[in-house]
Amino acid sequence: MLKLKVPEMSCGHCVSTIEKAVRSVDPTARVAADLGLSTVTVETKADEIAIRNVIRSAGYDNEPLAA
Ligand SMILES: [Cu+2]
Repeated sequence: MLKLKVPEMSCGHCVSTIEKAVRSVDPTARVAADLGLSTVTVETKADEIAIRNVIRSAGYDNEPLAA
């Protein structure tokens, strides 16, 4: 499981953009966003770097957090 800090995620639109980006790498990924904490938790078998890169490409800088 991958937990990311995504500071610029601010609304449901951001969340759906991030979910769509993650699912373009892993269609079976489970994505849970917490807008209050600006965190995204991703359950995936895909590579962490690939997930972080695709979220960044969608416009959201992100940093890994200890899960
Ligand atoms: Cu937004």
